[in-house]
Amino acid sequence: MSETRISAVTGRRVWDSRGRPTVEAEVRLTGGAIGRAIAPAGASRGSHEAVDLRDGGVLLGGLGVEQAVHNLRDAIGQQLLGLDASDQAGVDAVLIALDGTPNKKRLGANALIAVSMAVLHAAAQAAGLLLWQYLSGGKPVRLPLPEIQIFGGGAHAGRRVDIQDFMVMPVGAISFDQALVMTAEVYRAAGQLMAADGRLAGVADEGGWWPLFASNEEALSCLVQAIENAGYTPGEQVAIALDVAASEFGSAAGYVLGLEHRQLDTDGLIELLLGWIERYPIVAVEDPLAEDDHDGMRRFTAAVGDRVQVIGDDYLVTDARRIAQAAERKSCNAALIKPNQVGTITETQAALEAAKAAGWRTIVSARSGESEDVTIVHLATGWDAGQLKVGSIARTERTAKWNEALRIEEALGPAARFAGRSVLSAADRSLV
Ligand code: 2PG
Ligand code: MG
Repeated sequence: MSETRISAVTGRRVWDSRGRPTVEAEVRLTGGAIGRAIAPAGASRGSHEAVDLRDGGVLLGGLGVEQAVHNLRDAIGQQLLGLDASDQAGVDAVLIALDGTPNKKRLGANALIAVSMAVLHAAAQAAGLLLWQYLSGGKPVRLPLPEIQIFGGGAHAGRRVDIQDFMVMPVGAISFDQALVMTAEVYRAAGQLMAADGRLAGVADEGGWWPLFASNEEALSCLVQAIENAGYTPGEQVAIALDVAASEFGSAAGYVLGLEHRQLDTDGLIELLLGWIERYPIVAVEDPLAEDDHDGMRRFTAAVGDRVQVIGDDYLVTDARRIAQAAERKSCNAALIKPNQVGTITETQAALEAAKAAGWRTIVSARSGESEDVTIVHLATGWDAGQLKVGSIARTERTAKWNEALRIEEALGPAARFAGRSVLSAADRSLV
């Protein structure tokens, strides 16, 4: 036990995949174990997310993290000294109390999630276990079914198209390794289609192709074509998932599709999405309506039933209380789980458990601003979340995560189980 006492905490400014500053925390334990973690950052953020503390002013466009790093080195560091890193809930309770605000605005959720994750890494190392093993507590786990972006859009591509993520789910794969091969083939085929039309213009923030399309639906038909060109049957082997991120282009008062120069009310947007679900092999839709459009979310979820997973991201902000409320309202049937939306590992796990308790499916997710940090892959596997969303299969901050999952699958050897298509069925129950 004395081996796992926190003996030093430090923080530093590092850089994310958009060339913006972010926070890294490092925690050392009495037995010599070290844990390190980097906070990610979102661009399309829910208004109820915990606060990503930035310095403001002119330097670095106001995005500096000097204050957050100072908080780590000073107030947070002092408070954590001597605590037992193997008691994650105890450490996180101290962090939450020290901040003392409902949305982590005093110390910053970026500082808090970095140190909370660093403590977790240090504890796993002290236990002599890989992080996913440590988190699983010996229970059986599955490699998650990935959601992988092929075209980026919305806030991640200068709003070139309104829909934010056009993704694939390789539901026909029997292993994580095969899932990535299938995705890479679709990604390549999509790039070739764009090049053939003179529309290849590099990639968006999460590595998906830049969306030079005339309408949102054109991206969908191009994606189906890419799946076919890669040699797969759309829907059967490779299905489609969307993140509409509707809060970015509207609210319950109305939605504006900038690309198509038209305005829709809640009914209009629901009708548009239901039409796409009829015509394309879509198995998941994230944030179909805006974060304040409870009634729209409820009606959309009722309309699609169990055929499609309706995922709350901005709508739920990884908040166990919001998840329980949404479960009561039946306004979603799946939860996106992003640690920095809430600020500590313990609260992240509580959100995941609230979603599982509601019988929902769960997807651990990266942010659009990422780094080499691979913690979320271990969370998705160790907690048996079933699904993982990381962005595309290009750009190193994305492939760092996919490659880590490959290592985990290899380490599990014949015992490795891939969540696969079954995880999308409402009847699926996690193994834990
Ligand atoms: C999302 C995420 C990741 P951001 O909306 O799901 O794609 O984007 O990190 O910008 O919120
Ligand atoms: Mg989202």
